[in-house]
Amino acid sequence: MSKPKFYITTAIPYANGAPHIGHAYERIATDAIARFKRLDGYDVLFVTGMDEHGQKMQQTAAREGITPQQLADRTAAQFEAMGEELNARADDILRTTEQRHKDSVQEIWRRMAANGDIYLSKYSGWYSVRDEAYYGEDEIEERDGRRFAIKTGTPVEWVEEESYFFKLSAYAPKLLELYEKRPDFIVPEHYRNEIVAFVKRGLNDLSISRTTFDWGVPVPDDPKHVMYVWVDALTNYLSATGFPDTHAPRAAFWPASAHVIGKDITRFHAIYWPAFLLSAGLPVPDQVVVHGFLFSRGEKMSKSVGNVVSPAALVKAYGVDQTRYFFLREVPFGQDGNYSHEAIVNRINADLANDLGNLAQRSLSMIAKNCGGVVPTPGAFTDADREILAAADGIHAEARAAHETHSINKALDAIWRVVAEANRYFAGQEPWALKKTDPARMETVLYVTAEVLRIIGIMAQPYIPTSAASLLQLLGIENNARSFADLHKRLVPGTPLPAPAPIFPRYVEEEAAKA
Ligand code: ME8
Repeated sequence: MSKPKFYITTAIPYANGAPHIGHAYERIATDAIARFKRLDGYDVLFVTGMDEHGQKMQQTAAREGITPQQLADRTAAQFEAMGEELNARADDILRTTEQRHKDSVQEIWRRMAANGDIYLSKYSGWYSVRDEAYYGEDEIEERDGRRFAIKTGTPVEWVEEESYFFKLSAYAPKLLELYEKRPDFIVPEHYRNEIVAFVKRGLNDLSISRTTFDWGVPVPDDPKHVMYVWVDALTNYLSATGFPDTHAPRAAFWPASAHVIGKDITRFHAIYWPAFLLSAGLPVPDQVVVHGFLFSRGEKMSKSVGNVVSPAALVKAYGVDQTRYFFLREVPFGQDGNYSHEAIVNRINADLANDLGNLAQRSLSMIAKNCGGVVPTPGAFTDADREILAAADGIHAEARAAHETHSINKALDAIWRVVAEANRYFAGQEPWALKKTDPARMETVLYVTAEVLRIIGIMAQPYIPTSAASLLQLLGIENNARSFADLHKRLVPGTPLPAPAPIFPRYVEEEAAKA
């Protein structure tokens, strides 16, 4: 039987700035979900991309004396490097300046037009170039004779232009029906409630083209218009599957299973995007998964506050798995989170270096020294052995349930609860004392510990892939025996093991200061 398909995406970052921690967080979380599904037997397509059009790109490039394409190329390279640094490479990077995307977005436009949902009119309103959004009279404020968007504080200007419109207003009932029929279309629930309330108030038609700049995809049959950024940007998810070619190798991945996005772009994904798709006669995605914002010690990250930490700097300071672990464990998925040096160091030293790292190091060294460097041979299991093995065997179901709602932190809680139990087990059984009094029992305790570590190693792979692989390698587990389907296969006594080596270094302040 062929594997079930799972298509997951990140938002496509604006190409007018370098990657920041918010981008890194989104990529890590999406990568962890993709890896989990892959290990759980799905045929996964994981796509990210770059949002490369729009007036802001043109303006930034002009300021720097380069072309918008050069700016896009430079930023795309930075984001590609970020994916490598975070060990969160996607299967594809869809750039909106690529021909395959232009073809796709022009086709969706044609289909929306053929359905009678696009008309030409005039647009006027308060426009923020920085937000690439129009604001209503009640959404702006006046200060020192200038006007600003209240929500974002960015300057707005009065703009009047000929524009194509999408009949979004007509889609409110269909959207409400969608949210009703599929209660988990937008998760977590509080974001869904916001969207439902918003749509219930009624929707305005949407301006979807511009004539005031030309860095965009031309409107079919009227090239003095370029598409307004959101038609262009959102369609990337479809373009990556080869749309409109229904025979493209990835065509069967549409509709997407999950669009992972930050909370500031929920409206676009939960309202505009399904409306465009309904209009074009295409299936809507299964789910919009909304994550919160990350703040440095509670402050919004911004260049002016001076607390922008690049993802590369974090990885260099703490390590890649450490950075991944911190964000995934510390931030309840869907909520905002904070990060600080102290919080990161506490987390990684306590959970990784002490709890998991020490347990692995101590048990594997004992096996190397006292069991001839092979998987020990267990005798009959005691209740204590059975209990810890049962706890480890229970992780998969719990993590799977947590992943159903994308509660990644809960999946990690489940794993680390067993790490803590395994530490209590190991300390309570005192294998070092058994060495003299009951070597056979020592072998059983070491076997059970190693087996629990194997399960922990397999289950930890989505979150800390490199360290989990090191642990599994130390336990003699081949690459082809590391999926969730292999969880039930117990360690085979007598299997030769490599020499033990530490997996997680402790973060030591002095060393960091010297570096
Ligand atoms: O919004 N914490 O691009 P973008 C967590 N091009 N996530 C954050 C964040 C933070 N501090 N700041 C931003 C765009 N994000 C559009 C997307 S999709 C068709 C088009 C998230 O570079 C943000 O919510 O501003 C979004 O999901 C992603 O980073 C890219 O943001």
